[in-house]
Amino acid sequence: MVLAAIILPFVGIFAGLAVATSNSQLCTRGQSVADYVAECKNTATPHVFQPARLNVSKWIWTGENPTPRGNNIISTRPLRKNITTPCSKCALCATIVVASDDAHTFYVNGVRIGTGGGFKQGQALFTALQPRWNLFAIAGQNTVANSPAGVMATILIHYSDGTSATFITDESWRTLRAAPPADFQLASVDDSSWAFAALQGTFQNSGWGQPTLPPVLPLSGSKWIWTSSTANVSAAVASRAFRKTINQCAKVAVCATVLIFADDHYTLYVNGASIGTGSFTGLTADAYTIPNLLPTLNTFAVNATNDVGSAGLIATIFITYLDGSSETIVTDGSWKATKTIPQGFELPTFDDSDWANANVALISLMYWVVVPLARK
Ligand SMILES: *[C@@H]1O[C@H](CO)[C@@H](O)[C@H](O)[C@H]1NC(C)=O
Ligand SMILES: *[C@@H]1O[C@H](CO)[C@@H](O)[C@H](O)[C@H]1NC(C)=O
Ligand SMILES: *[C@@H]1O[C@H](CO)[C@@H](O)[C@H](O)[C@H]1NC(C)=O
Ligand SMILES: *[C@@H]1O[C@H](CO)[C@@H](O)[C@H](O)[C@H]1NC(C)=O
Ligand SMILES: [Ca+2]
Ligand SMILES: [Ca+2]
Repeated sequence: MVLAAIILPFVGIFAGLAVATSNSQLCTRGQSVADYVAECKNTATPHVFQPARLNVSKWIWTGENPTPRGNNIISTRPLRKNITTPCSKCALCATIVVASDDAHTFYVNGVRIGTGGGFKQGQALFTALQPRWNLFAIAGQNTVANSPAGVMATILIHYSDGTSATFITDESWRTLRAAPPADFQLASVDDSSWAFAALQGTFQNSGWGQPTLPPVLPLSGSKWIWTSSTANVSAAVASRAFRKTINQCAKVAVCATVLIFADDHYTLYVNGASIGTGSFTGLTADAYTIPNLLPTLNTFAVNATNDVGSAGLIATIFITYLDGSSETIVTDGSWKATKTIPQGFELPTFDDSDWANANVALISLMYWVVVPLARK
């Protein structure tokens, strides 16, 4: 009920799309979501992941204690900012990094997209956005009596023309020196009479130290896959193809973040387009932003090659949907795999129904997958 109210403005903009959800044809419609808004042609293309950097951001709180980073009572406080899109652009999705003393719950357009805490390392969040404006709301929590309190976030907004812009928590955010009112995260709540947030310190200069960037996505839930169960020990020196098709008609996919790594190298394709290649050499996984998912049917394909010894492919794919929800796809035994790579294997129309399921192998060398947010 609450969710429906929140996404209403967005659904309004996407009226044609909302009507079409009852039409099964939507499941195979070959357009990116932004194309449904006449003035929002999506020309954004997949690219190497760009981190949202906390080093440009500021710590904010309510100013109940006028001394920056002074002690505060145990409390939960609301912080809000409506970020409007420049006239010539349409917002697609955002990469967010947030740190807090001591904890936070982060909402975008009324939908809770993450909960976390701590000032030593940020939390990475991803969300689809509305084209014209987006309401970012944080419930900040100070959980220790007489201790400093603060929230720091950087929001990297991706536009449909392929550009992006960085926004931060600063003194333009609205707050209350009181517990968040009911449904404070909803656009229907008017914050125009709220106070402005008070600066508690900058990234470079505060008593908190400098929060580090987290991994882009976790790989801990993902399995190493290949075409044989002993690939973790040794495998043929050869290329193998893998596919994962995500097809659902209930929601509209907008953007994906992909984290991928292979022993020894890979080429990643999304909906038939070559996205990038990477190899074992760097000992770090590669990350990509896919800002042009199809609404309901998306095909991820990989050509992975073993040069010597063991072989494996591991990936995590985070998909953001128009309604504010998200989904994590991991490499596992549900991926399709083949030893001989047919022509056109990467295309969405390719029929992989006679491929076997991938084998899952245990690979103990997890140090391969050191994944700083800033790396390719
Ligand atoms: C933030 O960090 C990046 C990467 O280390 C650096 O290129 C950039 O200059 C830094 N910006 C500021 C304001 O310190
Ligand atoms: C955000 O700003 C836009 C543009 O001024 C406005 O149309 C919209 O109603 C605002 N939303 C909220 C929740 O304040
Ligand atoms: C798979 O990758 C290997 C190694 O890069 C390459 O030689 C081969 O042509 C690729 N196969 C296809 C079908 O793309
Ligand atoms: C390879 O995987 C098997 C089970 O799939 C496991 O028993 C074995 O310890 C693994 N070997 C290495 C070197 O990780
Ligand atoms: Ca605290
Ligand atoms: Ca190898």
